[in-house]
Amino acid sequence: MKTKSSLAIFFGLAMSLNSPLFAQPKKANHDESLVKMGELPPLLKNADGSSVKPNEWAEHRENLVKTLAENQFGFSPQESCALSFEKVESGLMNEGETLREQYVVTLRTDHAELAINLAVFLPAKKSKVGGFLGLNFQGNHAVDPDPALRIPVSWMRENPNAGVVDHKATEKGRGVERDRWPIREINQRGFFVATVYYGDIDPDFDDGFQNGVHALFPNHRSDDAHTNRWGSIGGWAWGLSRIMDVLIQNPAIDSERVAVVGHSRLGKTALWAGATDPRFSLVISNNSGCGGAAIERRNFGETVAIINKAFPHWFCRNFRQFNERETELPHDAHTLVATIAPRPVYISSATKDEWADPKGEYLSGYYASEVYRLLGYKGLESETKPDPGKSVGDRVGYHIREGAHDILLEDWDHFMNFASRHWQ
Ligand code: GTR
Repeated sequence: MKTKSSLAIFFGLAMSLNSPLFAQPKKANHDESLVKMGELPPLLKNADGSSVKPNEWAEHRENLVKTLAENQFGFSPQESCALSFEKVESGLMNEGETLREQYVVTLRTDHAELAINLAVFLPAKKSKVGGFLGLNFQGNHAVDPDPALRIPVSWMRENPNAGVVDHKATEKGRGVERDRWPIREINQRGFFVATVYYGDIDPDFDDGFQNGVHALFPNHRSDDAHTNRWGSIGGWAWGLSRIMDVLIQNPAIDSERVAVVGHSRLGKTALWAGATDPRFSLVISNNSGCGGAAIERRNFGETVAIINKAFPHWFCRNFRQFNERETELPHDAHTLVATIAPRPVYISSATKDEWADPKGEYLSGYYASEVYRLLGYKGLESETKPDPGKSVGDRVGYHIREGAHDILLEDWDHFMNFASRHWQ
């Protein structure tokens, strides 16, 4: 066999380094006057150019989910996985107002076994309640200072954006995320909260998918030859569905009223979990930004190129083709939001969270509302986002909170109002 000349190799390498897959991402734009969004891909067009009719939505939705899997999130494995769970602890907290239940959920394939810790907080004096399932960033023991909450044994980072695995969680982390998880207030309004540390499902670093849920399916690893397979966000979303398998068996929970909620990267995850698992009857994305609710074509704040460089393990490899080529994406964030239809979907932003592009987050809900209208509902009807603190919309809801990138009681109050309205 003839080998390539070194010149050909040099040019080949230079060409590929020049390609958008390897180029240094351009700096983020924060100037609204420079935004050129252009046209968004249509949400309601059939392949033959005709318009999707209401009775065709269910099938069309499936196709949109496939487009999103192929080009952004990757497909999850189809192989089966055994699931079992055990209640390992329960007790009262919040002066008897909250019933705490802790489970170990075990996933098993021929290749590996994975233990995931689930904490459920129920209003102690109510039964068959609806509520919220969301992943947490720092361990179940971080969501509340309650001493009974179990500390994760999977790895943890001091700073979730740092590249290194820092430590195993310790007592020091107890309650550090309590402001993000107002459990007592949520229970007082009659809802449950269920949470899992996201690192239990898949540790958040680029290790070639050796650990977490990826180890359960070694024949379904994302690599150069398999560019449409799941990344970590796909893994976290799939994990949320496995937790849903458990929650629907809990007699205290109304399985028809389980919302999936998430903040930031976990907001992207909540949207994808909602898109792929219709058992989530309501979906909430908080400050999810690029790769979540923010329209990619706006190129405002974080971009596809920036996110793929910083977090190469979050999406499927095909997503990298759209680095600095957002206009070539066959979908955009409004597609992701629309796949939740006809279920209620809520998007929230924060005024100081420019990185996540609040206007782009609003607009995905606004454009997705076209689908809700087709199905006989109202979504976000104004092209302009509301003033801070005000919640707007009907089946698609939105608010922007004054302040920084975070998820706080003020946000939860809006989520709970939205859920009450739709779950009546
Ligand atoms: C940032 C990332 C965002 C967002 C955030 C988070 O570094 O650029 O897309 O997901 O992390 O999850 O906290």
